[in-house]
Amino acid sequence: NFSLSSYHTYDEISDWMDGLIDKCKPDCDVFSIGDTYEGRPMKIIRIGKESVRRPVIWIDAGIHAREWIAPATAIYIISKLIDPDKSDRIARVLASRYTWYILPVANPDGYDYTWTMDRLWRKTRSHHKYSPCRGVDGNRNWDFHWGGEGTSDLPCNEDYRGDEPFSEPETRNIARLVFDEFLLTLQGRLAVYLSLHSYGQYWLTPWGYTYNVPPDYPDLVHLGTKATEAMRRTHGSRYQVGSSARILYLAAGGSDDWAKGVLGVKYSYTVELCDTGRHGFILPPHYITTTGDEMLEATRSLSLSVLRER
Ligand code: 0X9
Ligand code: ZN
Repeated sequence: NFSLSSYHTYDEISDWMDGLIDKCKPDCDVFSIGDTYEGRPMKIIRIGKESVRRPVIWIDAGIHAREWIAPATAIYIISKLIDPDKSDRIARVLASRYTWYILPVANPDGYDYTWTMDRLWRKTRSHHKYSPCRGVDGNRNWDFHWGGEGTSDLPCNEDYRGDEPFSEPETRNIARLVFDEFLLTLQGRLAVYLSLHSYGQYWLTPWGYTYNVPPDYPDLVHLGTKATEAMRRTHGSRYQVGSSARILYLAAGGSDDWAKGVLGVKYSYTVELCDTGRHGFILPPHYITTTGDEMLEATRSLSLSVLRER
């Protein structure tokens, strides 16, 4: 039996996801969006009917391998969406109004490496031609202002951007799926794009590549503030809302910037989950359910706000 209050290996997560298919068909599906550098299938779940009219909410987590609370939170959200608590009427509404795509482990090679070799590994695990160092920062590898501020061209650095945009199969697989599923066929369906990270308790909006903010920044901050207020009401955690560059640092080539800048998704966010530094990446497992509850409430708030706007 799969516990929602402990961390799991990639194999365990992958098997658990396969097991969901029977439980949730026909209104959901689990499939691979392609293989990682080391050949692991990247498993994603779709929850909700596939229909041209339905807006889509995208959630990915774990592009940075060591940020374990992010996959655990995505898993928590998946389980509550497909099997809502008896009293949870709104979870049912959310699953019936939206189509959800949730990719709980966006960097399976790196994630596996954090379980076996180095708990604090961040990047992918690809080899480089002229360096013995391995891996690319999956959140500097996207094809929007790629190579800008806050990225490195040195393979040994933690924020190595890769040789070219989408050099990594992992980011390429995600971008291809998002393009195929939502853009070519269904313009404008993608209503919300969320990337889960840790840590720091920040609700970040684009841009990461510049200190400038997008024209609809007030709307992004408004819904972000409502979402983080919902989190605070849930278990008391405080999150800071604002643009990545302004409240964290400049970092180009992130997935959130790409979703907004290339796909035109209005509500594109990166969420830095618990905590604020006491445990950092090595967050004890008892935080999983509280962080999961909070993020579920944030997602609920956000998706209801967006529905109202549509
Ligand atoms: O640096 C990152 O990629 C994220 N922080 S983390 O500590 N999880 O590594 C923040 C990314 C914010 N978004 C952009 N800079 N585009
Ligand atoms: Zn991260």
